[in-house]
Amino acid sequence: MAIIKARPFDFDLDRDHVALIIIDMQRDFVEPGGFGETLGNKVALLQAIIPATARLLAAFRTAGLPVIHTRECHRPDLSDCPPAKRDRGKPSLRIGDPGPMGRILISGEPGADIIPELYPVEGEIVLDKPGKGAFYVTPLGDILAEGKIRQLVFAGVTTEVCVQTTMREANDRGFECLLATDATESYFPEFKQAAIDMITAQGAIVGWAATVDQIVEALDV
Ligand code: TIU
Repeated sequence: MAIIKARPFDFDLDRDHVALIIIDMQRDFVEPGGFGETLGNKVALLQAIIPATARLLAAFRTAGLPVIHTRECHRPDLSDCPPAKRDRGKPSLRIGDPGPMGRILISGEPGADIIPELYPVEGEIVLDKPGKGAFYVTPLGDILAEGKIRQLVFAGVTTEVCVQTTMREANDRGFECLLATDATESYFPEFKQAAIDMITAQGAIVGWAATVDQIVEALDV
């Protein structure tokens, strides 16, 4: 066990049962012309977390610990995209429509892929998910059970949407969840702060929060 001085209290990192999960660091959310921008957001804000996220990823790789990447995207025939989801956003550019990085948020298109700076390497799990939460209609629960994972370190975007949704799903399934505060971002800085506060309030009601430096130090790589 390694102790991380996390919020709201120490997190006992268990190297034998921990995995890093990087949520949706896809071109569609981080680069201009993708899904994030079609929703009216300024994507530049999200690019600031790339170096810290890359450091966290490198530390997990060096430590030989499991890494999971998720991608929010849909099948080309949109059979897994509820109209209620597709109908929101810019009417001129919705999920499945052609954009500068291929069809918006569609599996296999350039925009749906992970950004090059954080690109998965062999042996890492890449999980496509149609929802905001990574457990919903995916094999994530089985993958974690098989790997005897009991703790999840979270990074990625956006803090209050896919990251927080997945943390809540994981918390309800009995995982201890730690959010890397400088490896996650929102299009709305005040929502990021509120999400961290909500997660850690009431004695870590959803989970813990710590910086990348604190987590990397505990990994001792
Ligand atoms: N719009 C927004 O903030 N987020 C998403 O739509 N998906 C994720 O958070 N990945």
